[in-house]
Amino acid sequence: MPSTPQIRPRRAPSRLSFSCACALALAACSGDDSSASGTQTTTLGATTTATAADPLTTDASTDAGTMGGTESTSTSAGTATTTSSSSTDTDTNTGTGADTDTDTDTSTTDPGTTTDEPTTTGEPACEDQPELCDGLDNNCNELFDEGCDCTPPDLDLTALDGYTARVVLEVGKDLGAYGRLGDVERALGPYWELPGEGVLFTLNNAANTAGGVGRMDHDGNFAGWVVDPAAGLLPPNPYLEYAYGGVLYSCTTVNGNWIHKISPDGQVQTFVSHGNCEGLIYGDRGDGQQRLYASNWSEGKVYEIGEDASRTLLASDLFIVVDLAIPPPTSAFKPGLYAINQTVEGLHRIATDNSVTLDYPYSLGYGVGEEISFAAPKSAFRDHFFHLSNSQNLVVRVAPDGTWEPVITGPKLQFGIFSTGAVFSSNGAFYFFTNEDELIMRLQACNIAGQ
Ligand SMILES: [Ca+2]
Ligand SMILES: [Ca+2]
Ligand SMILES: [Ca+2]
Repeated sequence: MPSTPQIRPRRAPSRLSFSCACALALAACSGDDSSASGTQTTTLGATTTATAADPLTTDASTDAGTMGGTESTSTSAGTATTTSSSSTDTDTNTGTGADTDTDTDTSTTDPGTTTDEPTTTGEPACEDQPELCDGLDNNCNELFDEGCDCTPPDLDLTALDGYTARVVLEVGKDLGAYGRLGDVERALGPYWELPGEGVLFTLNNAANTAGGVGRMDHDGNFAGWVVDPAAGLLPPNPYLEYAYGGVLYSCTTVNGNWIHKISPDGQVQTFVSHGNCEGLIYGDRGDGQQRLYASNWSEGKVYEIGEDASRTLLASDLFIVVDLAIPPPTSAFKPGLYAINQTVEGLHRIATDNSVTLDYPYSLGYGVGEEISFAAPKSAFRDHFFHLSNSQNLVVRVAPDGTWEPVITGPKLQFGIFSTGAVFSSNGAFYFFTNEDELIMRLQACNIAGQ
């Protein structure tokens, strides 16, 4: 195979021979834009980081904004400060929001908005901002991350135009003899001692009898353990999620019957008895409350996990739930808790009244190792959810109307059967791993045109 030709067509299923054409189902969701704009505009006034505006925000995404600010490179910081409106913003999330995948958000930089702001004083126009490699259109020219690294993807992967992917950490070479990777998550707040943010990953000991939590920077440089796998404190394959109070929680697929709380100094304590978990997500599923949700794959059930360690059944008959995700509040996706199943092809949505519908009945691969993450609507990753398809060696993105396209593909995308994980980080990149080769990878935008 020649390496790297890029997949051009936006919807090119045929070329890659996927079984099903775009799935549909959701006539209802078509009005993409509308929802997105709704809330935001008002607040985002001048700019910035904002977003916090999204009340619901689960996503800390928002924070992303904030965090980004902190980050060394970013100028966004500048912006942020200026804005007065931001008052609201900033904080909200940080505490709680630590969470989740969706984050890079930032809706923030909404071009439209920016300009309008009447009151703004000497604030530089968006067009005068420098472009950063962060998955956002910082200078409002409808190009995302122009001038950033566009070298072809590693591992002979084929990428959609405007994206590239590379290996940032090789477990065997960089860390030594370990077992499987289990998840990736943002490293922030007290869980990240350096400026900006990094990435957390979970890794088993060589015998796969216990898991640990490591830190690395955005480029994959190892920065020590939060929990050393050698300590035997966590079961194998931990899944991570920031939840109540910005504390890191974990659950596990096998050989463990607890959701744990992990403190920044590496202490691990049992929180709720809950085993066979393969999806752990914190956020607002549409009811205005930030809560933690966990699946039990063997029961085909999804539970709400309260801050008081209560455990409430929300949905059953889901046929082995292998991941959970919640769309950002500004997304065109309907609110709800989304669950991907092993034995049904596609994605169910659990609405706020707990009714369950198969909203996305696509055939893009399903099985134990599947994983879904919602991107921030106004990032280079667009208002889509990303699906790591272990069964088809693909990273696919699916739009609110159900159309989809592969973002990267190649034989080396073997995510792993028992554990897959992915996260959108504050540097605008999507981190995931290929467990068969023990590689942590980063999917990033490069000079992609507007949405
Ligand atoms: Ca730009
Ligand atoms: Ca950018
Ligand atoms: Ca997570």
